[in-house]
Amino acid sequence: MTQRYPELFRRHTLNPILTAADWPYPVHSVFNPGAVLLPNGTTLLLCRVEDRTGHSHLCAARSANGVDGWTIDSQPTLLADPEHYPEEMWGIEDPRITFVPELNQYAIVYTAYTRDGPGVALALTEDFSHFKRYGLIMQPEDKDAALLPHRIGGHWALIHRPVSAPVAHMWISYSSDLRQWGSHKLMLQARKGGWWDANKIGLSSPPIETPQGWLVIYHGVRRTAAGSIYRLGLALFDLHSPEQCLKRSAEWVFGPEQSYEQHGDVGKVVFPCGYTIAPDGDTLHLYYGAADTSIALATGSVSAILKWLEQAR
Ligand code: BMA
Repeated sequence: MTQRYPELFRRHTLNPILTAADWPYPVHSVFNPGAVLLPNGTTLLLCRVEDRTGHSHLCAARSANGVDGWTIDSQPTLLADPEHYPEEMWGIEDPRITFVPELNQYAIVYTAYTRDGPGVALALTEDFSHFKRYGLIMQPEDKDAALLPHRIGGHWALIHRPVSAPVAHMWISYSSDLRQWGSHKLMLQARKGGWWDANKIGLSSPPIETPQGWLVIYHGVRRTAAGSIYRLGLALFDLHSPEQCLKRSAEWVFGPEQSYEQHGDVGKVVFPCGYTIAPDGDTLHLYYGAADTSIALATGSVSAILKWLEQAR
């Protein structure tokens, strides 16, 4: 019998589930969506949309089953506002959404494309049509950020990925008011040398809170002579001290294999920014950008992923 790698994330047969052709207004590409399951069971994707200026904005798409039948906002849902927030001068990208019960709001942490490169910005919303902007909360160069859903030891916690060239690791920082951030701690380091996740890693979707710890799906960037390859790995962090890594997979668990992941504006990229968990508490819908061109879906089981990670080398 041929031994194969386990399939922890199963691609949906309808992939890619959303493309620029589905949009109600002219756009060039749609990718890297944040995701949330609304209380009425609707899946909302907040998609990164790039137009022909080359700049991105965010647009909401809603579906009853999270797979098809999407209703897409007829206009951009959240546009860069460079007049009030000059740091958004070249657009906004890659939203990660966290529902925060204490605030009864969704926290959208996104990339603001500043004159000096990407920075981390925050907005809160109840309904994905009105937004309270906090502006830039981490200066450039920093991105791949998400807020944890509740305070840890009395403080809000933000995972993010500052760059100190040529390396980029994942960090976590703490705040009492969501504006001033400190107590910065290194959370997960890029590996070195020939590893699939050497030199540059970053958070993918927001962490998944499980009894065993925060389950983190992260991306590793392998630089090759033919360009970069973006793949996904897994790590588990302590619930009470999320900078403490309990387990990390040696192998990547998902990478660009299908033609819609291999070919596009930026080939060989799978880039999730969000997930939903079905009412069974276990079925994971992972939404990812494919080749910076379209949006795809892979499903998995949180318990199976945790079991695999526990036994992984
Ligand atoms: C990263 C981000 C993502 C993008 C990826 C591949 O640095 O900019 O938005 O999907 O590169 O181009």
